[in-house]
Amino acid sequence: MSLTRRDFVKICGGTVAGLGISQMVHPGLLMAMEKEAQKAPVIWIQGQGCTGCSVSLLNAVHPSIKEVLLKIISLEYHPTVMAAKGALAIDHLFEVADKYEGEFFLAIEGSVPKAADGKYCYVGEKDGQHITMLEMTKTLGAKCAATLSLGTCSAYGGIPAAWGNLTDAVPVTQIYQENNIAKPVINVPGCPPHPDWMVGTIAHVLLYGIPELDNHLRPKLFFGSNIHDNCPYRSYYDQNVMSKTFTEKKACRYEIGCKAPHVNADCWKRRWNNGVNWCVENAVCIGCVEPGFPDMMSPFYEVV
Ligand code: FSX
Ligand code: SF4
Ligand code: SF4
Repeated sequence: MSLTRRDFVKICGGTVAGLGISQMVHPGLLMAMEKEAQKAPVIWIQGQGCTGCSVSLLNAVHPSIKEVLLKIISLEYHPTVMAAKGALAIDHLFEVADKYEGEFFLAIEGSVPKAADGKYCYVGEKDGQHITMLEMTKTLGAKCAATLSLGTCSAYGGIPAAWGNLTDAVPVTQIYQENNIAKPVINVPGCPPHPDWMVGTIAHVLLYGIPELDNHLRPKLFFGSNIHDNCPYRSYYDQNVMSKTFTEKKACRYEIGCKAPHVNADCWKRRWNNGVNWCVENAVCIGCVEPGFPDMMSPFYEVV
């Protein structure tokens, strides 16, 4: 394992000095960190989502997804990228969960539907019986060291929990609360999350333990600043120079729907697509990292 402090700084795109690393480190996490030379086992499961979170992770640049998989974690199960399928894959998942009970990290993508006993979302079968996402979340949640809720669907309900919500989609934290599962949960929202947010959070957990979280359980490292307060178009907002189009370079996008005054994330400095651009440069911020997205942020292209 060659993950160093320098690697972490590279992932996070800045200095870690003064970032306030939590004193509360779960015993399972400590064990995992001590064993980091053997690579931490990660089980990744998917409920109600679009797989965009996984696709975003695959776009990781520094480090690349190859480095993440070969150097940082041991990805034991991932429905989209694993070669194994069927009984071979499911049996391995449960073997890992038992062998590394209290030590493995559970990455959950997508929300969890509770209606009809969870039957809206089957994630596999064992011994001829379907397994629901609800059941899988409870079983693995009880055994993991800590859970990473990746993406807004998993963290806060997201799109599947939007108005209507016939499946009773809920976030992972709600499933844990209702079933007395007292494992640490770190939310890494975004629809999808930036690859750096996911890789950086995993790296922080392995090197230093759980990062300092805000009151929505997001790492302050990535979600500690308000986009509007730091936006390159902020001087136009202050002068009330408003854009009528997405492409106007010298105006604020507030009146065409920018929700960033209510949004905390570091997109303004991290940017997306390996730094090529970001939402506000080409359109507006739709507030994808906030609880209540998308309903609270709709209509996307109007002031609400
Ligand atoms: Fe949700 Fe993941 Fe949005 Fe999609 O699966 S966070 S719908 S981008 O990608 O869960
Ligand atoms: Fe704020 Fe959005 Fe205007 Fe930037 S474009 S100043 S984030 S309202
Ligand atoms: Fe989400 Fe806004 Fe960041 Fe775009 S700028 S990724 S909509 S939080």
